[in-house]
Amino acid sequence: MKTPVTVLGLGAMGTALARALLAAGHPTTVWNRTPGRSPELDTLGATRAATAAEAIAASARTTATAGAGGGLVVVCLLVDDTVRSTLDGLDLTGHTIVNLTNSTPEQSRATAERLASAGASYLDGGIMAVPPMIGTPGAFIFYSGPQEVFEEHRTALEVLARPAYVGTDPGLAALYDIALLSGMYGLFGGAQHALALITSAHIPAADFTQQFLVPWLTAMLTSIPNMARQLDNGPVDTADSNLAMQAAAYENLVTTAQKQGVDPSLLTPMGELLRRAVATGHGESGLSALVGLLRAAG
Ligand code: FVH
Repeated sequence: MKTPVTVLGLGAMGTALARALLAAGHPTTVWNRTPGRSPELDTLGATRAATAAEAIAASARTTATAGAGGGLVVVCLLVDDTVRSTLDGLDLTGHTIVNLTNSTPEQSRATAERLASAGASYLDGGIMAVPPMIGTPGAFIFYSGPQEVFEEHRTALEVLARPAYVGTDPGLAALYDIALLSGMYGLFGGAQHALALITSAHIPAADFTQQFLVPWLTAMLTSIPNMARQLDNGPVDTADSNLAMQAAAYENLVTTAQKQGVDPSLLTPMGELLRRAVATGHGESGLSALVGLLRAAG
């Protein structure tokens, strides 16, 4: 028999997780603060619990009947505070809590400590997928926490997405997650600014995006591994596109935004960083030098 799983939180993501577990044949108990959310799960065979406590207890009972390991509880709520208010005071003894709620590394470590005091095993997770991707090959989820707990539940977790275990420190999954989300928002911010410029001149967005924006960004992405190699192995002597040149050209980006009536606020921080790089003697370096400046500022 497949491991019984409890899912707490039936938002867009929790519902997708519960669906994937049900499709893979895991007995699945679900709970959501607002009752009756995602009624399709009932037809798919989910057991609906009236309270979070009942949902967790259900998973333990089914597990005992099945003779498998401790109850597996997947938590996918809005923010860390909601995880705390949902789990605090519940009997979690012997359960494994897998928390896939977005959090900071500090929040994840604090949750791990609280749940250890409550007698639970804890894995923190960071989902790198949107809900329709869950259970498909493109999705992956970072996990951190005790490796033996991850290995014990690996098979059930593989149903959700490719698991990427990143270490015992419970804060690591959140750090990887936030790093990728930060990269994504940088990319989206750049694309949104480009589209604001183009549409400010009444040029159709879709055609521009398909013909130019996506091919350009895709080509630029190929320079990132080189940047990473320079961070790991030290900078190469010369940069094809040095920072002094980029800082000078960057002024035109801000001026053009202003002239087109587009808010330059997504652009200005990068301009400041480029100027700081030149002012502190990195004018001949490549873009990887900016990573050092960001870290020094922290
Ligand atoms: N959806 C996505 O694209 C991203 C993909 C990557 C991972 N994120 C994170 O996943 C967490 C859940 O996201 P979600 O998409 O399921 O979010 P919602 O659809 O807004 O559902 C929120 C659920 O949280 C429940 N909730 C909110 N406040 C409370 C509370 N005080 N106590 C208990 N539960 C609470 C809410 O319940 P209800 O409003 O229906 O009663 C939903 O179940 C999130 O961390 C993303 O960053 C998703």
